[in-house]
Amino acid sequence: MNNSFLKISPEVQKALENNQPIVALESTIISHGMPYPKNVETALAVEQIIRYNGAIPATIAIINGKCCVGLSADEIETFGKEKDVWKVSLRDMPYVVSKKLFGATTVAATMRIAAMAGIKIFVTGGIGGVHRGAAATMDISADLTEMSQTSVAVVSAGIKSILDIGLTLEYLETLGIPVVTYQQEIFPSFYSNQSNFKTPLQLDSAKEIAEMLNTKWSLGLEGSVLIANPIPTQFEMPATQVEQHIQEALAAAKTNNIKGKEVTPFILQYIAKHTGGESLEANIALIKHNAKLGAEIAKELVA
Ligand code: PSU
Ligand code: MN
Repeated sequence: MNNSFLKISPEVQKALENNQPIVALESTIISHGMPYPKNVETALAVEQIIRYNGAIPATIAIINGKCCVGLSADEIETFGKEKDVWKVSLRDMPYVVSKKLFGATTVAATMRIAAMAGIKIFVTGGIGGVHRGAAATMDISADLTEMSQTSVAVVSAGIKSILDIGLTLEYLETLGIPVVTYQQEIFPSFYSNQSNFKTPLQLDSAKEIAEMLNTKWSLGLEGSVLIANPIPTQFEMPATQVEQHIQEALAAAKTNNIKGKEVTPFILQYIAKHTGGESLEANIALIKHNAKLGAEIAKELVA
């Protein structure tokens, strides 16, 4: 890796040198996942929670072609406000970097940059996956293939039911990616802590999760582990209500001929708009909840 493309903030650099716990955070969720100003408020609050729980946050984004690890509050504000930020997954990285553009990194691109910097834990809301209807469209997020290659664990609230949860779990199995749910037997589905699927694996403490991560990587098994942290019950949305909004969002995406990388942001925005902000509040609550668990795992990992 040519380090001239990487720009690590002094705080994160120091934490790396001192073997302190660090938690990576993505920027697509800021620029394409939530509306302004809630996106910026949430990104800053999530960083605070990570600090409060004893780890150093490292929000990742591409600024003027540099892969930045650790953003200032002003930089987060810019990403939250700017309308034309690229959504950067792996295939977009060389273009955005060589053109010296601004890019908000998806789970896949964030993982890759975190790995370049030497960070092992990454917290987000939900990952991309196998879309409903993928048997015909082949719309499968590069987040999954990246998780098969890059040794950064991802803490999420499970898989959003805009995706095909069953097919995503199958694909994760094919790619050799362990899926661990925290403290329950049912795999969670983002807005709900339930789904129709049993979790492949369950662990009940941050310590056990860290032990499993260390074991995986010591065995020479490269790649991620998906850690699913169920949304707390008080913030859940009724499954039938969510399903109705998803159906409408998918129909609207079809009518508007939304394709490729626009699909996920379109559906997320549609649902946020049509649930009168309720889904947004659930989204914010679950990310904060994930930040706490991510910090705890990061601490155990360096202990
Ligand atoms: N799912 C969510 N919220 C998000 C995303 C997914 O619930 O913000 C974002 C993440 O950045 C994820 C990306 O990596 O969308 C996946 O996009 P695609 O499906 O185009 O790979
Ligand atoms: Mn896609």
